Amino acid sequence: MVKKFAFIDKSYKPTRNDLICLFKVTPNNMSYEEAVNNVALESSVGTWTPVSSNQKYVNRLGAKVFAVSGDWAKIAYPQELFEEGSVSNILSSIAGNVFGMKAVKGLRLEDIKFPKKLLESFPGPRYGIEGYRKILKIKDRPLVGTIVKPKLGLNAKDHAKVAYDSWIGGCDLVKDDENLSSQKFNPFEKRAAKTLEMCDKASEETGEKKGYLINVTSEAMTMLGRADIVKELGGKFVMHDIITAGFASLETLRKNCKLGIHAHRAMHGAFTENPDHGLSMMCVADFARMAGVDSLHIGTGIGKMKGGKREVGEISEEIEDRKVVKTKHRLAQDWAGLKPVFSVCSGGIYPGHIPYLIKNFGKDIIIQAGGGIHGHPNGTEVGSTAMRQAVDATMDGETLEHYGRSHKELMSAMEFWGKVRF
Ligand code: CAP
Ligand code: MG
Repeated sequence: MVKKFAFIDKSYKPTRNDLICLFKVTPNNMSYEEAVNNVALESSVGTWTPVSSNQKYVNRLGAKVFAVSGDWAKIAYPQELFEEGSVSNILSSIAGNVFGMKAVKGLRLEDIKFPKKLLESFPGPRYGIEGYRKILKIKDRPLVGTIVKPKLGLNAKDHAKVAYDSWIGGCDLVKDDENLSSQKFNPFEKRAAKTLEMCDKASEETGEKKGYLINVTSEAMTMLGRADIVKELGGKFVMHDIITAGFASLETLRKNCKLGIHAHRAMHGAFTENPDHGLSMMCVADFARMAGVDSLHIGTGIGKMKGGKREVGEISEEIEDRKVVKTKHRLAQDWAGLKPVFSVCSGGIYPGHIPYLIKNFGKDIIIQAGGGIHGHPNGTEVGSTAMRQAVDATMDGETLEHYGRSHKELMSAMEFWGKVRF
């Protein structure tokens, strides 16, 4: 006789070879048990009816719902279910059909705990925090970055000039915006050549190492060609839109390109925002660390984008720490040998936000501002200087108000944006 809910086993104790998922399940016109059983079967070896083609040896690969608390369920998956080193393959099981099943009104995958062997089949970051600091020769302060604005429309020459002014003013990093790739108004090759030339010039003139995070996102072969161009021109970093391009594309880039990878998460909000449905940013961050990004946008808790302080803080720990402890909706994780990823705080940031960002997320962050630099009333170069001054003041334990009295760039930024509230 087939057990009624064969994928539920509350007496099961997960082993160190299991992948664990934390799901919030909202059943659709059925009992919680039936809904969660459906989730476990569809995301592992089952379908809506028993099949005559089943074999006994397949049964041991079935997922097991082993803990339920309120709407939340933990499901264990034996790691043999998954292809090693493939984010897409894991997602197609645990975050695949299940989100569209009639059995659930809502289904939220909040966090995943990976077993060591599966985790170590992924490369993780090539550089991570330490590697970026080494390339840029910056020991113990947050990195200051900007996004060239306007986000689209500038030609390659003007783009490079905005980048140059940003570096000269004090930025360490300049990046492309997520939707700039190789449009007719600013073709990739031309932009790469001109902007990297300006990057070298600014490095020489300031005596500081500068970096350009150029967006190579495209179909795989073109993307790799672009990464090669960057390398030939002496660039040290590329940027990738990990959600719109996809994790397989990211894995291709990590495998074939030895440059630092800056990961933009544009489009994540389409599936991370609803607390009752979709995939959390925590899960995205897990896969990004495994696939090997070196820096990742995680939010700010304060700027123009959604994402509260607690959530952003927890994601930052998740991608930086060796051992991540369990919280209410986060599972513990030992990251073994996978390097820490640099957290990127961006979106509506201006110098007045710096003390908050450093206080809450520490010095191992990349602080990025587009509008908050190029929108300065005295222009990009002064805007960059104001941002660097805000970082220096905060690292020296001084208030921006006090520091601003002897640093006019910062003072004018504070006066200009002082009343901004998001
Ligand atoms: C920031 C930004 C980033 C956002 C994305 C933008 O510009 O370039 O793409 O930070 O959000 O276009 O909005 P501003 P997140 O500094 O001008 O706001 O980092 O949360 O993924
Ligand atoms: Mg952007």
